[in-house]
Amino acid sequence: VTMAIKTILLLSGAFRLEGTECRSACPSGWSKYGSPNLASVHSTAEYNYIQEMVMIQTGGFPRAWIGGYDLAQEGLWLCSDGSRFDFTNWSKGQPDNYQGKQNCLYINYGAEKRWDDGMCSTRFPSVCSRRIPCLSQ
Ligand SMILES: [Ca+2]
Repeated sequence: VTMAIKTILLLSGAFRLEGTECRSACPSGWSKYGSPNLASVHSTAEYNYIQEMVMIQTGGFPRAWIGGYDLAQEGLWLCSDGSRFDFTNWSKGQPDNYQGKQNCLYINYGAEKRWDDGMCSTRFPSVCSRRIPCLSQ
């Protein structure tokens, strides 16, 4: 899980996402170390790692925001940290953009604990990440 080791993950409190201003969902103190953001997920290994971190923090598998959205164009998903949206783990039938209002991405949906698009104004915990400069060489 080498990519995931480059980031510190933190499950912050329950936040609603304000548009693409995902950074506001991460602790303000983190900005001095670079740019914190909602975690992006690029592989099954990274997703498993994030789920494990969330489980350690909470003792379960609560729904939680990660860094993906399709606010600019419906169906065009982007990572809030600017990396490529090159991996998905949608639940069956998702993303469904229910009532035309679901433009943010959360994890641990359904029995299989996969991904769903949800209303950005919903309050879930946020999985934040930032790079660790010394270990990313
Ligand atoms: Ca949905």
